This record gives sequence, structure tokens and C-alpha cells, in this order.
Amino acid sequence: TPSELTAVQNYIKKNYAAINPKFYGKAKGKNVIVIHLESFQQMSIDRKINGQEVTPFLNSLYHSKSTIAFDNFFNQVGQGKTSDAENMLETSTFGLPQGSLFTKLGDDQTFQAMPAILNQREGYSSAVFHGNMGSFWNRSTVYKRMGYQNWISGDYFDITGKKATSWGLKDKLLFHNSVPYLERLQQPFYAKFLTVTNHTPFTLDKQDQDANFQTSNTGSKLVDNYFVTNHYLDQSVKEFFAYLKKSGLYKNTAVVLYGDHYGISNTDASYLASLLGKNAEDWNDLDNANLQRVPLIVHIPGMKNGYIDHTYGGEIDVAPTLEHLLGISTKRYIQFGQDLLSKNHKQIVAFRNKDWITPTYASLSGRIWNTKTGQEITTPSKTLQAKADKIQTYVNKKLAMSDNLNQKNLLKFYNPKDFKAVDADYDYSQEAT
Ligand code: GP9
Ligand code: MN
Repeated sequence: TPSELTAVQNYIKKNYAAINPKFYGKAKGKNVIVIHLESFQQMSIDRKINGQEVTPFLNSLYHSKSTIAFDNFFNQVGQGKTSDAENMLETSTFGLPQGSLFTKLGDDQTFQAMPAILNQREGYSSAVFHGNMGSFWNRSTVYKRMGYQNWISGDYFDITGKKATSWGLKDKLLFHNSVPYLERLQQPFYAKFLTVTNHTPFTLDKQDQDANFQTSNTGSKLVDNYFVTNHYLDQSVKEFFAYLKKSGLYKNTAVVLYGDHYGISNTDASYLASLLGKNAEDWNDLDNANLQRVPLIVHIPGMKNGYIDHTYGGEIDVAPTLEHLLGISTKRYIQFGQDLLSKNHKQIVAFRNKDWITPTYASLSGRIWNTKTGQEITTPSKTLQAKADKIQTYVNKKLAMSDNLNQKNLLKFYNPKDFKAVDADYDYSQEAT
């Protein structure tokens, strides 16, 4: 009901983190390309195996002076996995406590999402490119409701034989075969590429493997294969950047790269111990939580004061961060995240299961850890317990507010300034293009 909406609005008003004038509008007017790095974890960045970098190209982007990268950026997905990550990035609201918002609510949900906001505020066109069939995760319906003008899915591409894995068109082909569609987009555009080759079980045909890259020998085939598909993903992004430069698009385009969630689950994570300089026998919950870091790399050609930012944040924070970089104010929207570049960012990362992590402490299944020392605090002092309780209340409230908004579709009642409701009247069939 509208009164429930008022409660959310009041909460959001208090949650708002002011813009940072140093970065506001840094990417104004540029095209935006978001590259969703499937299952790609921060621990692979700068990782060397047998003396060789796993992802040399991503590493070069990560350290570029034209990049703001985040090394304490966490995935916050629940059971909706990729679709939860997408939902957070597009809307700055959480996925659901159970299941995928895309599939459970997508058919009649009201979204106030990036494609519509960028279109209405700055005249952006929009498109998603992905090598799996259009109906997966209910995308064909959800994207319309988010205001995506074009949805170039596996239904458009030849995905027969060795051109695809079981998750869809291989990444190198996805980038390559998308070019004719990308070049037809009116600029500025907001385009998202969802990669798939680095998806469990991380199998890759010999012909696509780099004979010069020798992977790990951890005792887990899954882990060893993970680095092989990491490396392939890296090469595919490198090839895409080469195209962007050659076509001239590069100069006018901000590229945002992020990992959606872990590739190596907690069951296999201890096999990473030796690579990470740890003892497998001592592997603990905090080690697992630390591995929930995924990259967020914001590359803005022409920018010279890039750096690696240590702010603790997560996927919920991307939309306000990106909008502010584009010079689009966000105060009027219902967003649960905060601009990562804001001086007022709270640095409390809420996981979907109500666990949380901050630069000093973490709470995992009800146990408290010191994030700095890596030790569990088995008997917290009164002061620390009070502090942890306060953070827990904050986390619970944030998730509950988001769930209330989404489960009751409250945005249907909300009319932000100058926002025209999306009419979802897009034709995604091949014939339409
Ligand atoms: C499917 C791909 C993978 O199209 O996006 O989704 P996931 O299994 O990671 O949720
Ligand atoms: Mn995924």
C-alpha cells in the first residue's frame, strides 16, 4: 500500500550518501558497456600460477590510471545467482530471500532500472548481449519491464556444435558476433554483455585453450579448470577491447567490469588454500567470506586519477556509483545501495543470508570475526557485542525494506520526478531488428 511505500521512502532518505564532487560526472555523456564476468572472483586478479598471470589483460585494466577499481567489493547474491546480480546492478534493490526475483516476480514487477533512467535522463539507448537462450532466468520478460530496448540473446546467434558450451555461445564469439548489433545502436548507449564460458563446471574445448598457459595442480579438477576458463575470459575481454580501440568507440565509452558471484563454492574452496598461502586444515568461515569478493573495475578512458579503492561495498552499490559518474543525481530514486565514492558510504556489506562484513568485523552464522586479524572472537566484550547487534539491526532492516518493496511491488505507487513508467512494449524478435 502507499503507506508502506512512505516507510521505505523515509528509510531511503536517511540511507542516501551524498555525491563526491571529485568524481561526479567523470563519465558524463559517454557510452557505457557493462561486462558481466561470469563467476569471476577477485582472488584471480593479480594471481600468478606457475609464474604466469591468469588474467594479464584484466590485471592491466585493474591497475590502469584510467580505472577506479575496488578490492573490497563483495557479491551479495542469493539463490537467483546471475539474475540476483543483474537485479542489484540494474535497480539497487536486493534479490529475494529465496529463489530468483526475475523468475518469481518478473512477470508483473515495476522496475525503475538503469536502462530507463539513463534513457530518460540522458537519452541513452540500451541493449543486452548474451549467448544463452532468451527465456533463461525469465530475461525476455524482465528486460522489457526494465526498459531494455534490445535483447540480443542466444536466439540470435549460431550456437551449434563447438561454438557453445552448455551455457551458451563462447565468450570470444559473443563479443565478436555482437559487433554488427552494437554498431547499430544509437549513441550514447548503455550495453551489457553477459559472459558464460567461465561457468561451473569450467570445461573448455582444447581448441579454445591457450597452450602457453599451464594451470594449477591443486588436487581439485574444478579449481584447476577454473583458472583455464578465467584465462579464456581474460583473452575474450582483451579481444573486445582491441575491437573497441580499432572502431574508435573506446574513447567515448566507459567500461564497467564486475564478477557476479563465486565460481569456487565453499565445498571446493579449501583446495585454494595452498595458492593463497594458507593451511587447508585451518580453512574457516571467514576464509569463505573473504572469497566472496568479486572485482568491480570502472575504466574511463581519458581519466588520469584512477586508483584502487579499498571501500567495503557490494553489488547493491553499483547503480548509484555509476549514475553519479555519469552526472545523474540519484536522490529521487529508491535505491538501497550507496555511491562507493561517497565520503559517507557506510561500509557495511549485507549478504543475502543476513551475514555481514565490515572493514573491522564480520558476522557469519552468528559468530563474530575480526576481519583484520582473521581470528574468531569467541567471547566478545559487551561493547563489541552491542556494536555487532547494532550492525545486525541495520542489515536486517535494509534487507527487510528491500523485500517489502519488491514483494509488494511498491514501486508501482512511486513516481519519482520526471520518471515515466516503462510501458514494456518492445519487440525482441529477430525480425524486428
Ligand atoms: C545463464 C547464465 C548463468 O544464462 O547467466 O547463470 P547462473 O547459473 O550463474 O545463475
Ligand atoms: Mn552467474
